Amino acid sequence: MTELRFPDNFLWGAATAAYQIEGAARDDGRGPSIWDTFSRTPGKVHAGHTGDVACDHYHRYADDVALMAELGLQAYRFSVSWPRIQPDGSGPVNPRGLDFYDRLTDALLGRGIDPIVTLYHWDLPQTLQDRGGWTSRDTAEHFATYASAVYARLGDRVGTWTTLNEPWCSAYLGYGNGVHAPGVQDPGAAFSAVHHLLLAHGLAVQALRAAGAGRVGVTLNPADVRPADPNSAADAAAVRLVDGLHNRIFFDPLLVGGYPDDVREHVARFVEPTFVRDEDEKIIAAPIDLLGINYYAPTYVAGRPDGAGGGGAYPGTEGQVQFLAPVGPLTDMGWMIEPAGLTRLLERIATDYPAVPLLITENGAAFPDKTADPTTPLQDSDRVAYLDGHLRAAHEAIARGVDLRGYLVWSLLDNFEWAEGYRKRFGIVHVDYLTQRRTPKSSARWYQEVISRNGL
Ligand code: GBH
Repeated sequence: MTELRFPDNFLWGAATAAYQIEGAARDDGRGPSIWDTFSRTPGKVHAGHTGDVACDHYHRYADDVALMAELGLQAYRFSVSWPRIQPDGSGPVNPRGLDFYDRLTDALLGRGIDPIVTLYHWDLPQTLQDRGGWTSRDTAEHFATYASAVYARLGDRVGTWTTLNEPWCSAYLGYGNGVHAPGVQDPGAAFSAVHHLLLAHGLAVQALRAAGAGRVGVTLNPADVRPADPNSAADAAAVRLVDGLHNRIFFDPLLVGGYPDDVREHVARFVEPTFVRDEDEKIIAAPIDLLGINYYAPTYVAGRPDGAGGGGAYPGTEGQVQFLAPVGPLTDMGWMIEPAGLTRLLERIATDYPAVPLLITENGAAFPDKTADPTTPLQDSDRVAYLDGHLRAAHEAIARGVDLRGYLVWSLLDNFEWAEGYRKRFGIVHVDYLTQRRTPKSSARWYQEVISRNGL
C-alpha cells in the first residue's frame, strides 16, 4: 500500500461518551438519566446490562488519560453527563459533578491533549423526561442553561465545544422506534424531538457565544444513502425520501436556514408542526465553526411503490422503502464495511453545505475478541483493516478538496454499547469488565504509529 501523509495540523484523537464509560451512576450527587431508567427496564438492553459501573472511568480517569498520552492522542472527545451537573435537569448546579470534568480537563491538558467537549450524548435527566423530554420546548431552554453552567466552569480551558451527539438517534431511536431511551414509539414525537433538539443546539450556541466560547459546533451521523439500482427511478425516490428524513432535516435548518419543503410535507402527515415557531429558524441556523461527522456504514435503499417495503426507523417509510440487508464483510454490529461511503459522504457535505470545516468525531468498528488468553495482546487485525480503509477514504476526500480537520476513533475503550450492552466491543483498548484492566489491542499500537507518522 502507498504511504499517505495527512495535512500538517491534522488532529488525531479518540472519542467516548459519559454513560458508556463513566459508571459511578450514584456518585457525588448525580441524578438519574433516561438511560438509567431504560437500561433497568427488563428487555430493553442486552442481558439487562446497565451503565452503573461501565469502565469505571469516573474513578480511573487519571490512568485512562495516561494511556491516551502513551498512545500519542492529540485530542480526546468526551461528553458531559447532564444529570451530574443538574441532577433534575434544571435548577441548582451540582458543583461535585462539575469537579469531575474539571479534574479530567486538567489531566488532559497536563498531558498536552486537547479536550473536545460534547454537551449531550443521550443521557437526558430523567426529571426532564417526566415532563416530556425532547417533545417539550422547555427541554431546549433548559439545555442552554446547562450549557452555560458547564462553560462557566470549563470555558477557560476547553477550546472546542459541540452541543449534541447524533440528534437523529435521540429523536428516531428514542421517540420513533423506541430502541433507545426513553423508548417511545410515536412518529409525531420523533419529529417534535428533532425540532426541539435542533432548537436546543441553537439556544446553546447563543449561550456559549454570549459567554465567549471559541469553537462551537454539533455532531451529526449523516447517512450515505445509496440506491439498490442506480438506474431505478423508484430507488432514486427512496434515496431522496430517506436523505430528507436523515440528512436534510438536520443539515438544512443548521446550515441553510429552515426545513426543506419535501421534509415539511412528509412530517405534516404525522403531526401538526405547531412546535415550530417563526423565530426558531434563525436560532437554529446560528453560524457554527465546525461540523462533527460520525460515520460507520452506508445505507442502501430500494423504492417499493407496491407497498411491500419494510421501512425502518423513519416514520412514513413503511411500505414505500426497502432497507436492504447488509452484504459483504460485516462488523460485529452487522454493519457493512464500505470505506468509499465515507469519501462520498464527506464530498457530498462539502459540496452541498460548503464553508463549514469538518471533523470526523467518530469512526470505528465492533469486532469480537480474538483470543481468550489475557496475557497476549489482542490481535484485532479486522479493526486495523477497518480503520486503515476509512483513513484512506478520509484522505481521498481531503485530496478532492474537502476541508477535513481531524479524525477521532470510536472508541478509546470497549464500553457500554447502548441496547447491545457490553457484548459489542468498539475499543482500540480492551477492557476486562471483571478487573477493569485495560489492554491496548494491536489497533491501538497501529493507531499510535499512524499518529506519530501523521499518515499511513
Ligand atoms: C454512535 O451511534 C454513537 O454516537 C456511539 O455512542 C455508539 O457507541 C457508536 O456509534 C457505535 O454504535 O442501525 O443497522 O440501520 C451510531 C448509531 C449506527 C445509527 C448506524 C444508525 C445505521 C445502521 N448509528 N445506524 S442500522
